[in-house]
Amino acid sequence: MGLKVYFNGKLVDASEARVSVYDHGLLYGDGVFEGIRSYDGLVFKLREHVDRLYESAHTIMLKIPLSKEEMIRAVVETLKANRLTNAYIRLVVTRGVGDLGLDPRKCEKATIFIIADKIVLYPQRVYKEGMEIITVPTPRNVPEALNPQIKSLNYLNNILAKIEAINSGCEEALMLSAHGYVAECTGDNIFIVRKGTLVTPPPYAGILKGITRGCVIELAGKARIPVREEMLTRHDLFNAEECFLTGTAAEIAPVVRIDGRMIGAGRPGKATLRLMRDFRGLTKSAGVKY
Ligand code: PXG
Repeated sequence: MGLKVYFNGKLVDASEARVSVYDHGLLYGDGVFEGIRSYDGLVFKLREHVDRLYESAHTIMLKIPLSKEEMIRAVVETLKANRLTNAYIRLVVTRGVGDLGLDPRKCEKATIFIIADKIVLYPQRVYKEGMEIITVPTPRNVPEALNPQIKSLNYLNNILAKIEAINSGCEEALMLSAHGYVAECTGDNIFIVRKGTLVTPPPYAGILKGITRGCVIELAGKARIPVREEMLTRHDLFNAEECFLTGTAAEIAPVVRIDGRMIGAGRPGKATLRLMRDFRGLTKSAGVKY
C-alpha cells in the first residue's frame, strides 16, 4: 500500500494527489508551506509551524479555508493514516487554480496538501565531525522586495545558492544579505559561539525566523549560555569558537569549516554538543501526540 496524502480535505493515494497545471502555486510559486517533524509519535512545535504558515498566508493575502485547529487535525490524521511515528511533514497551501495571468482574484479556492513521509537525514558523520559550508555569490532576497520571513513557494533564491555551493564542491551554502552581512543557509539558520556567547543574526538581517532557531535560543537560556542577536560578518564566523546550523530537517548541525577556514578546534564544540543533547531531549518530550 502506498502513501496517503491529504489533498483538499481528503486522504488519497499519493499517485492520485495531483495539482492542476493551472495552479498558481506551480505557475507562479504563489503559495506558502511548512516543513514539520514528528518524533516517536509527537509532532514537534506543530502550533508554531501552523502559526507561521497562517502568518505567511496573511501577508500574501491568501485565505486558508481551514481554521488552525482544523489544520492541526488534518496533519494528525495524515500521520495516523500512514502509520509513521517518525516523519517529515510537508504542509503546502497554494493560491489554487486560476487562469494564465498573475491575478490571484481568478483563483477561487486555495489548494491544500499535506505529505507525511520518511525523513532524509544528513549523514551521521555531519553530527559527529561537523560539516563544511561555503559563501555563495547570490545574496539572500532583500526583505524590501520579498521578505524571507514569508515561507513562500518561491525558493529559487535558495536553490540558486544551493547550486552554487554544489558547483563549488560543498553541500551547504552560506548566504549573505545584499549588504554583505551573514544571513542564513539555504534551509537553515546559523549560530556562532564567541567568547562563550551564542550569537545569531537578527530577523532584520533578512532571514526566516526558524522554529529550531527559537528552540535553541530558549535552550541556551536554560543552559545559562548567554544569547545575542547581532549582525555578523564572515570575519566573525571565521574567528568564532564554534558554529552550527539549525533547521527542522538538520536539527542542530555543527559547522567546522567555512570558506576553507577552520572554525575553532575544527570539531563540534562544547556548547554545540550540549545544545544538540538538550534539543534531542526536547523533541522526545514535547509535541502534539497522535
Ligand atoms: N531558513 C530557511 C530559508 C529555511 O527554509 C530554516 C531557515 C529553518 O527553519 P525551521 O523553522 O525549520 O527551524 C528553513 C527551513 C529541508 C527544508 O528539507 C528546510 C526548509 C525548507 C524546505 C526544505 O531541509 N526550511
